[in-house]
Amino acid sequence: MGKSNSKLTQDQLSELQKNTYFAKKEIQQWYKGFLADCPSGEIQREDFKKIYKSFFPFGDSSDFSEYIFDVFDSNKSGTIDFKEFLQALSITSRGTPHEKLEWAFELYDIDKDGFITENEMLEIVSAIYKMLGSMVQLAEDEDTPEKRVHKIFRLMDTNSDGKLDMEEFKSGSMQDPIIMQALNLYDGLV
Ligand SMILES: [Ca+2]
Ligand SMILES: [Ca+2]
Repeated sequence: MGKSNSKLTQDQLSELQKNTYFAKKEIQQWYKGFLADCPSGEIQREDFKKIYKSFFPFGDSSDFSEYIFDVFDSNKSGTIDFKEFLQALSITSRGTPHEKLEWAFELYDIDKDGFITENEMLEIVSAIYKMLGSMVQLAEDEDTPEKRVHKIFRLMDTNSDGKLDMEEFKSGSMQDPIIMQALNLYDGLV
C-alpha cells in the first residue's frame, strides 16, 4: 500500500472491497485509524506486540502476538500492511465458520506443513494461557494447557495418527461445543 498516501485510491478501495466483508466507508475509516497508529503504513512485529500488551496488561501476550503476527503477515514480508490487516480482521470478525477455522488452522499449524501436531497445539494454547493470566476461570479438567490440548486432541484426531489435518480440525471444531469455545477464546481478541 502507498506509504505516505493518506487516502486509498479507487482501485485500492475496490480491491479491498472485493477481498473483505467491509463496505467502502468502513474500509476508509479503518484506513484512517490504521494510518494514525502506523504512519509508515506497515505494522512492525514490535508494534504488534505492544498493541497486544495494551489489551492484556495482566498477562504475558508476547508469544501469542508472535504467532498471530505470522498469520496476519500473509506474504511473510515481516510487516503487516493495511491489506493484510484488513483481510485478517474481516475473516476473524465476519468470516464464515469455515473461513474462521481455516484461519485458526494456520495459526495452530506453526511450521505450516499442513498438519497440527499435539506439540503445536500445546504451543498455541500455552501462549493463550500465558496471555490471559488469571483473567479466566477454567474448568478443572482443563486448567492446564496440557490437559486442554490432550482433551482437544483426543476428540479431533479421529484416525489417531497423532496429527490433525484440515478436515479433522474443521469437523472436530464444528461438532464439539468445547472446541468451538476454545477457538472463540482468541476469536474476539483480534
Ligand atoms: Ca506482509
Ligand atoms: Ca504443522
